[in-house]
Amino acid sequence: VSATGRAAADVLVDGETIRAVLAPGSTLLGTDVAASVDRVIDATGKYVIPGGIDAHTHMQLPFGGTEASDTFETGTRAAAHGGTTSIIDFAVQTYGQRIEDGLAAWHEKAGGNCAIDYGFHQIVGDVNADSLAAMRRLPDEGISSFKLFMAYPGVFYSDDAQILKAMQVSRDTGLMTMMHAENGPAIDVLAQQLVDAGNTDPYYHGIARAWEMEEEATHRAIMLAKLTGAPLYVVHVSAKQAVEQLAWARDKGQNVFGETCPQYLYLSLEDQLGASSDEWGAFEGAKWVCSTPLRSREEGHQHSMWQALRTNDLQMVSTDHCPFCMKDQKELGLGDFRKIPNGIGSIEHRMDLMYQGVVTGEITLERWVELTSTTPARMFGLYGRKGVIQPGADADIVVYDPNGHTSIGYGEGKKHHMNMDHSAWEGYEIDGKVDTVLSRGKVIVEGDRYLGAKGDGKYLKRGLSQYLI
Ligand code: DUC
Ligand code: ZN
Ligand code: ZN
Repeated sequence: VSATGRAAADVLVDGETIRAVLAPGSTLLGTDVAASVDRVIDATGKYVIPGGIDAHTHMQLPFGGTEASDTFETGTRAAAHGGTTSIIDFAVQTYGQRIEDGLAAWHEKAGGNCAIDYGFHQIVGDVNADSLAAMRRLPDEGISSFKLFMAYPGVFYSDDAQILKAMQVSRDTGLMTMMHAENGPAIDVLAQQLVDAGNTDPYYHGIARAWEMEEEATHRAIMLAKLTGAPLYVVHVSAKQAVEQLAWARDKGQNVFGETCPQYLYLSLEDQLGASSDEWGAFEGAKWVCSTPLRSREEGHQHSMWQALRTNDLQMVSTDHCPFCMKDQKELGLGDFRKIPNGIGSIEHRMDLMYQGVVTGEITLERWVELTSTTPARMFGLYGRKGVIQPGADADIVVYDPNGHTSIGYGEGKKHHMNMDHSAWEGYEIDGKVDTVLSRGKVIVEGDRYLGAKGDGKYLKRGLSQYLI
């Protein structure tokens, strides 16, 4: 199955790459291909797809006085189990730090530790004369995109003047501007007022981060991109009004893109409000604290996200994988939702959760491949090598069994591979299962067995986006 169609075929892998895609039973230079290879993986009755590319992950991200609980080792191994064979993680430049030093620290964390191939976007947390100059050198490092935050004042935040200057670099260099579009200064006032009034439960995180704050910031980012001519990619879109902004800009011909994440397709603010457990009471809702936040199902945001994935107003699905345990991490926010580290762990489940959208008729099989692999490769300069099964491409291949079944969760008998003490996806049932995963020709997952090793994954130097105009 590719982004454009499906066919019965044999895929011939030679070393780390794909040699040929052949009609079943083909001969090559007179020899029977199937009879002359070292090994045959029988995928009869299953789907053979290019390995998933998760273009938005945060391994070991320092956040709110703690650090995302998946290391590059544990997070990429979990990704492999879930049929994802490449990630693009976010290297962080913190306030006062040089970009080069932030990037070097990320290479240090990831190098030699990954189960699958990995690349980096650059978070620019301090736009100044030095970092603006350093950004122009990012393409030499194999980095073709940077992320700015309109949220988190005092941490990652950029004001409009900084955004404008960074976008001018984006226009000049072809680096994709990725934007966390939420009005952070206004959100922080709302959050303070909620806490002052005694509304401290996790649910109020989503009330403070109102959809109006996402719509407004998305519009502002679009206008600054229009003015500067920068290509813009809005990350973790969750509000239907934000999608309307993207659709509006695209209809006017602007080079603007957006991703959503599985949590915004399936989970809701109502679910979070209703969450309660013996252990945590209403603080159970902390499992679903992420930014942008879960939105109201009643208001129709989830429906709007699926629709936008069909109409191509949104082009990709990434996870924003940013896991934290309840013990010692999420619980930092007991009594004050602002102190709950933001993030959900989903890297292992993205391919399954999106496949379930095929089962329920939300998207086609081809669109599943396009949203999770082919477009991420094109968007972020990996296409040809990744995102497609064709001669010369890396042999990153997933055999997916539509007759298999996956029970997602952390509880009894179904422990996921992410380094978390709970699952935000407990109880989700998928009518399909990852069967076999190859990363550059090596079988790293077979059934439930992991056959890979730490260090299998190599750093991906990326080219510019194929979506530049
Ligand atoms: N959102 C999250 O949920 N976690 C990390 C950073 C972000 O923007
Ligand atoms: Zn973000
Ligand atoms: Zn993120």
